[in-house]
Amino acid sequence: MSLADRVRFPEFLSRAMTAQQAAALIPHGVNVGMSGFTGAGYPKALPQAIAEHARQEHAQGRPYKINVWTGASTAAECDGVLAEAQAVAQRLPFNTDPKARQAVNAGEIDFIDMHLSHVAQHAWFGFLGPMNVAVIEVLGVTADGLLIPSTAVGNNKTWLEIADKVILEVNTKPPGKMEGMHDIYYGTAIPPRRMPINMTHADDRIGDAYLKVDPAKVIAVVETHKGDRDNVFAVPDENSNRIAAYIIDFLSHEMRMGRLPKDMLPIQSGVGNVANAVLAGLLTGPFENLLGFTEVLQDGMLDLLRAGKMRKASATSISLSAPAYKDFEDNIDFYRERIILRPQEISNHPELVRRLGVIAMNSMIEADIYGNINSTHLMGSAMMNGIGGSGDFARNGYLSFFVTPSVAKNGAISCIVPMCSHVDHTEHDTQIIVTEQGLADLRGLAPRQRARVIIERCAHPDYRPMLEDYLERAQRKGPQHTPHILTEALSWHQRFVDTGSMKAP
Ligand code: 0RQ
Repeated sequence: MSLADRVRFPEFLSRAMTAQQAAALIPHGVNVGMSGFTGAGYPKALPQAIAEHARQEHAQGRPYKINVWTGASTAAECDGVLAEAQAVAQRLPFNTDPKARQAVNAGEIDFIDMHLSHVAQHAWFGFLGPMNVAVIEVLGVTADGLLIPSTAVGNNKTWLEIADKVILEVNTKPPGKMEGMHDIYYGTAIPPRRMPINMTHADDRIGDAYLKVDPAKVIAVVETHKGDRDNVFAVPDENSNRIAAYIIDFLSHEMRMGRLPKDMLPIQSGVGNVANAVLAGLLTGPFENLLGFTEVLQDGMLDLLRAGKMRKASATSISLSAPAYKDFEDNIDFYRERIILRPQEISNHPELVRRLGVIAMNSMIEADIYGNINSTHLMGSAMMNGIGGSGDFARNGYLSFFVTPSVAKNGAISCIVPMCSHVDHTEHDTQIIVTEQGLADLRGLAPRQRARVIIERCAHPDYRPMLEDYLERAQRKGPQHTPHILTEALSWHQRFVDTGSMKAP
């Protein structure tokens, strides 16, 4: 497969060049919009060439840093190499690369942690400044100059629209037969001209299969032939399986009680091993004819589609392990009919999440006894990955689950704490918390009731008495709506920082 096979628009073929030549077109200090969402569809050649260019500039004593905006996380070949070359000044909205994370937490990269549904509109509103260059991975270009999107759509539509200049990275590795899988909605506008998004089912198609670009903006076309990051998933451990079982039990119960329709509501699942275990649980669970309305399509959802348990899945990115990706490639005709990839402003749109009644399931770092959730910060200060799409779904979902093992670091950390060291989702957005210890259904409960249920159902037995004691003493101070002992509320975190364990000495 050569570039000419994939780029059927002659004007673009004439702009083909090496990644090094293209990288030289990106000057110091500019805002660069890149493709990429959860390790899929990110540019593979340009970032490495930009990193090399940065090194050369630095060696000459010249400054070189760019601001990098993406859909979500990329991979070592993108965020990793750019961070290593100290080529990034500002990064948004989400990152999972360890080297970039280190640079963020060392204060070398200014990281802006944003709701993923906000990114495109904030760029459109002008809140983020101009976009000078977009570097977008595509699978090819039609004879009419339309772009065939890649394994992730992310913010590509917006980047292509607002960027002054565009560099296309044409990846000839993913199957060209993905053409037709995407649904790019061009009906978004900014207030006061916004119109309702005409989608009432998770599997509705409301847009075009292609991305558009003004040909005059395309300054370079670069070829790559490389797969996405291999997302390795551990076989679900006992904790993940228990969490999954509680959720499936709960959903069955809700259905019996008439609070969930018999044919279920669309499912959003966050990333990670627990999320995959829940999806694996659905594989053997009692629900049929499922729909996915999520941002990242992981192995577990592919399994559901293959087994016929899930009818269709809507997402913005396909982020798979190597074996699952092979299955996707080998059976592309089957999956193209069942997967719809949309821009993240649609896959995560609060209006749609609420209208469709999405069931949201997201992992967290810690919850406090009142149900506030920390998804992003370790010990209140160190950035992990970012809020991602968890807030888009948690606040607007029909049901919203937050899940975590009850302890981390071999029991040295309780994931249920008196007060969260950082809050991403407030108690108002948290309906159900699940750990391997149990499930706390917080719907319709006031703070003191919530605290009792969370401690009893979700805390690890090593920490349960400590939490009960904290709540008891906090309440004894006198009647309060949300009782706390402020001098103690964050003492568990401080104890971990000082001694390496949250456990009482
Ligand atoms: O660290 O690897 O060094 O041991 O945090 O923890 O249990 O492996 O969990 O991989 O599912 O990630 C919230 C980070 C969970 C993720 C988070 C330590 C723990 C381990 C990871 P080690 P696990 P997961 C869809 C939705 C926000 C974005 C989101 C996330 C590491 O799910 O980024 O939801 N979510 N997006 O040891 C200190 C604690 C800890 C702790 C765990 N309480 N204190 N460290 N760890 N709990 C996707 C997108 O939006 C794109």
